[in-house]
Amino acid sequence: MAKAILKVEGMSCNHCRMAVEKALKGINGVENVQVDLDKKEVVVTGSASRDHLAKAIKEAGYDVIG
Ligand SMILES: [Cu+2]
Repeated sequence: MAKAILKVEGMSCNHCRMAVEKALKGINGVENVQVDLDKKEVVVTGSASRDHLAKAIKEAGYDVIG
């Protein structure tokens, strides 16, 4: 199973974490989402493409910086 780690700017609280998780879990092929607010990291496992993940995060209102 593929694993993608994305650096996301703008997540500051539990609400942000939930919003990003919800956006990503709605994508076909996403198995699991872990958000680390301290590291500003989102770890996604599954078969969805990185571009697709980044697009969903941006649409939820956060910036993908890497
Ligand atoms: Cu927040």
